[in-house]
Amino acid sequence: MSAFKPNRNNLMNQAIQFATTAHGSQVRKGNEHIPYIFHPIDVANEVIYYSGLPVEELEIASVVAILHDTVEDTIVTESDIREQFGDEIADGVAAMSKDDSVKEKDDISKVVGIKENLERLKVAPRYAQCVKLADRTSNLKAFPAMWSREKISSYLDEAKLIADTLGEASEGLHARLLSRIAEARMVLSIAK
Ligand SMILES: [Mn+2]
Repeated sequence: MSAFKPNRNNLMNQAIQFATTAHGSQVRKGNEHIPYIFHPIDVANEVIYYSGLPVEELEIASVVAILHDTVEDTIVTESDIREQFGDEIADGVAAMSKDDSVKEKDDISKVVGIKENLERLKVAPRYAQCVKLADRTSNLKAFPAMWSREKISSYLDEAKLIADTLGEASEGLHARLLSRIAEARMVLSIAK
């Protein structure tokens, strides 16, 4: 008998199609050769291979990972996600999105924004915390070409704060993030 079950990944298929359409022709900032959708796919891969979440939570987490930047970076709204994917996934995506009130502000408000985002994530379900850890690990794989050393350095400090605050959600993702931070700091210290 074939083990092929066409409905097994329905939710995932739906999420990938939804996010691919939503991100459209977006590319990664400062890495214009990378279509945006590869970032959420990378985040989902981090979650799938390293989170250690139980299967039921893993499916939610990987779908949240695929959708995690749609509300923040595209015209998609939280209620669009709620309508199509239900409350659990919409709440996860909402926990990953910065408040409108702290978007597009100066650096000081951005730091406050991150602290607020982390306060929210601290009380969010474990699957959402895992997606945040994986998101930052993914973002540390290639820095935007125009970023200065100072910018990269403060982004790494922020990554350490995320690791310290949410690390308990997943030993595997915590370790992934810490090793990316260490590697990036080493590259930064030798590339003058
Ligand atoms: Mn992201």
